[in-house]
Amino acid sequence: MGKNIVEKIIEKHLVENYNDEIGIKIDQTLTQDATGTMVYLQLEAIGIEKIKTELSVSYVDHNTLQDGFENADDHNYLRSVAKKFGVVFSQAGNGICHQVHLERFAAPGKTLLGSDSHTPTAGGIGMLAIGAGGLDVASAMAGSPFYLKYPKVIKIELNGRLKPFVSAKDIILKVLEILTTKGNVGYIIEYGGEGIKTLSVPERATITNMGAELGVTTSIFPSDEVTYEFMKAQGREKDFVELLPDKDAKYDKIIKISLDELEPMVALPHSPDNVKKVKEIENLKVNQVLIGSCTNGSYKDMMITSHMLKGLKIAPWVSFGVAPGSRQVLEMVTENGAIVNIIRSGARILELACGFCIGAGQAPSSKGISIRTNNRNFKGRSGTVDAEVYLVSPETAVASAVKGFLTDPRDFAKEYGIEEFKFSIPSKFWVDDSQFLYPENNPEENIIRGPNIGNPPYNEPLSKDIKGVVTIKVGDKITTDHIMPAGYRLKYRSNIQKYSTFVFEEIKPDFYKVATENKNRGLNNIIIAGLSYGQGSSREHAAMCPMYLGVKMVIAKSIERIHRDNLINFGIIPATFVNESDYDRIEEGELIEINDIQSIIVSKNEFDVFNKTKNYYFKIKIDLSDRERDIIKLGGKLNYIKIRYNK
Ligand code: MIC
Ligand code: SF4
Repeated sequence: MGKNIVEKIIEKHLVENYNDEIGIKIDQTLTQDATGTMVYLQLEAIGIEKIKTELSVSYVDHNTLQDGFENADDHNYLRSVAKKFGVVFSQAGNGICHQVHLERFAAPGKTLLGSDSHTPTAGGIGMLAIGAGGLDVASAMAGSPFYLKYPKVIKIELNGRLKPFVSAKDIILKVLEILTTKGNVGYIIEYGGEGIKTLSVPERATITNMGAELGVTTSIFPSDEVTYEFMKAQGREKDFVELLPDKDAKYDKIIKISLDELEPMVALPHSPDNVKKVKEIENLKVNQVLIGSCTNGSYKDMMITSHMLKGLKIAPWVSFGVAPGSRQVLEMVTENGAIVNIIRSGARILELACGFCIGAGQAPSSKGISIRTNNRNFKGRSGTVDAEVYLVSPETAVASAVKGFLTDPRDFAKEYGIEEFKFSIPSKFWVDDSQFLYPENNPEENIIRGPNIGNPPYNEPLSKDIKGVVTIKVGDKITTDHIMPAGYRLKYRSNIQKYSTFVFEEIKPDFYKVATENKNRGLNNIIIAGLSYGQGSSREHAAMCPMYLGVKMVIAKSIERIHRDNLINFGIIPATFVNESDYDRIEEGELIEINDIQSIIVSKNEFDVFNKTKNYYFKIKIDLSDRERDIIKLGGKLNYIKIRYNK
């Protein structure tokens, strides 16, 4: 029987096939500063000498603001610890991890595990690239396989060709409209169809990047002549392999999209799947426009931005920022002069980093309308709680910056007589790898630990019974940004004691106080949630910090993949309601009991929970592999690996 490309890569990397879980070998890993410090601290705690992967890269791109000593402490730690473990270190200013990895390291047919949910960006080159919690990435670096359920594969067939001023971003926004951010756990998307030939690797990467918002495990394109062209231009044709699905490959679902029929799309506040056509909400006055991020910071994105801005000025009430995704991109648009149109339009040129996307700077005005090319528009993520963020393509962003109103770029082009932009990949990208420190040219001999560098928190093995209290009850689609805010709190990522004081800061400001009091009274904290709990980022802090505050269990209607894995890694039981109506019955502050959880955890899938306050039982289920049950019993993956590794 024919195979799709997901099956082909898995087959080559399969090291364990146990019950319904598979373990795959990880060839490459990537980390970024905001999740990376914990990854390396945990790697130190595991106690290995050198990494076992083919290549691991540590990027500094998320927090480069350095408002205080904390970020700089993190950067020094990361640079010095990279040398110890044999990791390549990418200096701050090199660019956003996903953009840079695609340019310099990603390779078709290989596997990549990254401590960032947008790691699937590398799927644009035909790599099986998965986002995971930091501890899973640390384990992969220590040589452990990555475990997942055998994925189901959705094929998205792209036919035809995009019309002028409609772009790759509009394709993925269309996919989000179709599949939404819920209900896609356990799937991988494989793109195919004639239309993919018309999309360059950076455009394909825009699409796989934002697959993260669907909640799928990853997204991938075949590796074909378009891939070869990109890799050759990066001087990396030796890493090219062709990777195509067999003619009779099978898929669990097939979705067809006609590129010719697509129009410019926009995701409205506050969810990436709240998608409409730009035409449907035109005339919305905008305060801020930002182009960049790992979704739309490529050379192609900067070239179209420059092309459309030529000779034009932005509206006087708009704050317009442009952040190229990497040093390579910035160098090339500087060398060929394209940046001049951007500067002359009135744009503010921003740092080559995540910056505005994670709320590290560029917070909009109060109630501000911000038009952005990044991938997430969760409430408050921009740094302004009552701001409204709309996600669009660079084409729509430029048109809106100039007009000062959300504008369909096709109408804009007509009005200003802008010709169609015909993009082709340059025959040679500018390559300068001098800002990567390889172990050979990394001068640091000792690990540098400033005061911001703490220790990973320790967790006790699972207690005999759970005696808990519902510390918080939240609704549907709670993101990791709600659980563990980033933005100006990012700098405490390496200091768990301090960072934990901000858990659920926006929705329940006294969570830290209440949880700590419960913990001191010997009670476990329990979180009750609706659908898709833990959407978004891979940040393990959204499990690690609650664990530190004594959270032992989450009972939700459903939990998203990376967050579920992170909960397990930190010894928190991820449970779901058997009857969703029980969600309505339970209230904050109620007492919950489960007797003999220690034996339940290793033997049962479904069991009763006693609501002591209201005196009734309700059923919950845990869908866990044997390995995951052992991890929870031992109080988390760090304890588990230490035992395994020291054997
Ligand atoms: C994000 O886009 O939310 C982040 C910041 O890149 C996160 C990682 C983090 O929280 O550090 C992600 O996507 O995993
Ligand atoms: Fe950085 Fe934003 Fe991409 Fe996350 S989504 S990696 S914060 S640019």
